[in-house]
Formats: sequence, structure tokens, C-alpha cells
Amino acid sequence: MLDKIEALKEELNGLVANGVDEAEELRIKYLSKKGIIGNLFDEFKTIPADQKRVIGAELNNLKKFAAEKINALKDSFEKSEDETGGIDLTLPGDSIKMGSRHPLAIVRNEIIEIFARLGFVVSEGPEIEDDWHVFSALNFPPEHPARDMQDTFFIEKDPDVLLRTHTSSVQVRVMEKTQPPIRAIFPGRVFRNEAISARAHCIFHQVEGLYVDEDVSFADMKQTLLYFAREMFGEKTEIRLRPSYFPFTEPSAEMDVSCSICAGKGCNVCKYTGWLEIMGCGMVDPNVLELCNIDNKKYTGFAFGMGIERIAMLKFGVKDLRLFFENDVRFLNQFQSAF
Ligand code: 2U9
Repeated sequence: MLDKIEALKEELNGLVANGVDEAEELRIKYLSKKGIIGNLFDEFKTIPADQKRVIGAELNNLKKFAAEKINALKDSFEKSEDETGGIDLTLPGDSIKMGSRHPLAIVRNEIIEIFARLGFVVSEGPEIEDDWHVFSALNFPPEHPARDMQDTFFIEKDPDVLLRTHTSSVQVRVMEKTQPPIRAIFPGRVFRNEAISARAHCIFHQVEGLYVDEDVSFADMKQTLLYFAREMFGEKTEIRLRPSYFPFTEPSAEMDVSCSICAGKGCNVCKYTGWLEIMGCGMVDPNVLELCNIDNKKYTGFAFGMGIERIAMLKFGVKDLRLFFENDVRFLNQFQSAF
């Protein structure tokens, strides 16, 4: 019996397995009730009583040794599964979800592209501004309602620190440090103290434009804006200008485009007028040129401004402006961009 025990120890020493399942088979082979060591315990019952103490101790050692050996084999496989986090590395990976450009970015980029073809460069400036660049240099009279806290976000401690209500402040900055010719567009985020609704928001986005040079005329402005309208809304688009008023332009106008939904025939989008208002424009007021250190005897210019949300609503048929700010991917995923 002692020889058998010794031979089994040697056998156990050389044990190998190819995975947890094989290690379990070895446990059954050696350690189960009817296994090799189990049978030795049965045999042990038949040996003479005077040998039982020595052989019993050796048999218990053998059982302990076998259990340790087989458990060590099992552990080594379970450990290597831990290292892969129990993940089957041969499974195909998850596909990466493609993002999409925000519709306001698509429209902004398209506007930039169209004006770039006419030689307009992009210029940007600060969102936190001062009274001079947002109001005073733009010819706003001291009592103008836009200067009121009802309409503009001010910093409580300092009435000279405010959030820009239009990107015209960037035009002022450019004119202050550059002499004509100036031909630039000014995209950016602006802020107005307004209640949020389907048609208005306290934050929105604008693109403004400015062209200052010798002999720039109202006709130049009309042709530039007609080109823009046709590139943006289709080659059959017509424009019309209606007289308006802004402190910084004279004369001033609102520009409408023929409704691209009904081709000018009248529908509920254009409220049966056939026209959609898309921007304001005008000849830069000579006072503004002078306030920005530009010789108003030598130079003239035109300027325009539009809300990107409004253009995007018309182009994409979006009925509620708040959708642009909610970042719901079900909304955002619907916009494909070439820009
Ligand atoms: C300078 C001189 C002139 C920019 C202009 C408009 C007309 C205009 C509105 C359209 C919708 C703002 O987003 S909106 O609410 N803008 O109607 N903006 S002319 O004129 C300038 C700007 C800067 C120095």
C-alpha cells in the first residue's frame, strides 16, 4: 500500500490539464468517492490494525497533496480568465456610433462658405463686452431700450460689463484696428434678456456681415444678398427689401426671400404672403464709420445681420427653436451635413 501511495504521489506531481474542465475531470478521477484515492481508502479498511496508523497518515497526506495539486491547476485557469475580465475576446466589437454636426453649425458653415466665395473672411470676438462696442460706437442713443436691463444681460457690479446682444461689436473692433477695404462676416453667440419660447431664446446665434471700401453702394448690397439667398435657398429664390430702421445703418431694410416651400404661392409657413423675412441690412451709418476711426468722406459700406436659428428653422422645417438647445440625439441625428 505504501508503494502504491508513493507511485501515486509521483503521478500527481506530473499532472497537467488543458483548462478548468480537464482539471475537474482529474478531481473526479483521483478524489471522488469511487476515484483512485477513494478506492485506496476502501482498501485501507482491510489492512491489519497494526499498520493502520502509519498507512492512514500517509493516505491522508496523499489525499491532501492531490487536492492541493488539482486546486492549483484549477486556480491557474480561473486566474487567466480574470485577466481578460471574463470577456470573450473573440467576439465581434461594438460598432462606434457616428456623431453628426449640430444643425446650427451646418447652417453657420454653409453661410460662411457662401460668403467666402465672395471674398468675405471670418472674424470673431468676445461674448462679454462693454457698452462702447455693443451700443455707443453703433450709434445707439443713450435712452435706447436695448440698453435697458429688461433687454440686455449686465453684470450687477459694473454697468459697463455686459453680454453682447449682437455680433456688431466685433465689426466695431475690426474697424477700430483695420482700415478699408474690409470684407468680413461675423458668426457668433449672442444674448438677450428674453423669455424662452418656441420662437425666442435668451441665447441665439447670428451671422453679421460688413463690406467697407470706396464706392460701396446699396446696389452692391442688393446683389450680394441676392447671391447669398439663391445659394442658400435655391436658384429660383427672389428677394425683396422693405424699409426699416437700425441705429447703425442708414438707409436700413429688412430682407425677405420668396418662400421656398410654396415657391411664393402662399402657404402656412409664409402665412400666405409668399415671403419669409430672413435678415436686416443697410448702409453703415456715416456716424458709425467716424466713431470707428474710418473716413466717412472716402469710404462707404453695407452691413447685414441674420439669426442662424431662423435660417435653420426655415431650411430644415423646424417648428420649435428650443429643439436646437436641448441636445436630444434623436433630433440631432436627423441632420446630415456637406459642411
Ligand atoms: C456695424 C455697422 C452695421 C449689422 C446689421 C442687422 C441689420 C440686423 C438682426 C437680424 C436678426 C439681428 O439676429 S437678429 O436679431 N440684424 O437686422 N444687423 S444691419 O449692421 C452693422 C453692424 C456693425 C459697425
